[in-house]
Amino acid sequence: MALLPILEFPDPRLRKVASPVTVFDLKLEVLIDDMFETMYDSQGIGLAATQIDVHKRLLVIDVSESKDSPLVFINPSFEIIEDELSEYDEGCLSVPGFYETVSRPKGIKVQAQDRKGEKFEIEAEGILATCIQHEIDHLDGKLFVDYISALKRQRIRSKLEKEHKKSA
Ligand code: GNR
Ligand code: NI
Repeated sequence: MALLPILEFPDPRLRKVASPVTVFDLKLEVLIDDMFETMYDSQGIGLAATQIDVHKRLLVIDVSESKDSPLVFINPSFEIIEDELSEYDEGCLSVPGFYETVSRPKGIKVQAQDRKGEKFEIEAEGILATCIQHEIDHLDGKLFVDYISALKRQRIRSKLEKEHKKSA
């Protein structure tokens, strides 16, 4: 297994739109396992392939307290089933150290494929629904900072750019 480096805002590669996964092979399984290892190591509850510079429609999630409920979503899509909004203080491994409140539809129905390519469907609400929407946004080149004010986003950008210069 391997830990993969995570791209950080404002890296332009986080803006790429990912392409569908078409081949379900051992290489994909290794990538999925490396993504879980990277997500758990970073104490994240989700990770999209875009964040590790792989522009394929693939994401992993584990919102459980005990970190024993891994979920894989390949080529995911969703529809809103409860359009009431729920607010969460969102963070992102690609925007380290910053948290902002984001409103998203409360209940969704998700269609996706599993690691073997089998189609499945689940209904989600609460933090799982929020996390799935946050991850699918990554696959479309979007970040939670796109939902906050331009002023706040610019402040976050400046601070992270400074951090990146220090460590470069
Ligand atoms: O670890 C994460 N926590 C989180 C908290 C609230 C809403 C979304 C998230 S996802 C984030 C991990 C991440 O950056 N996934 O892309
Ligand atoms: Ni994120």
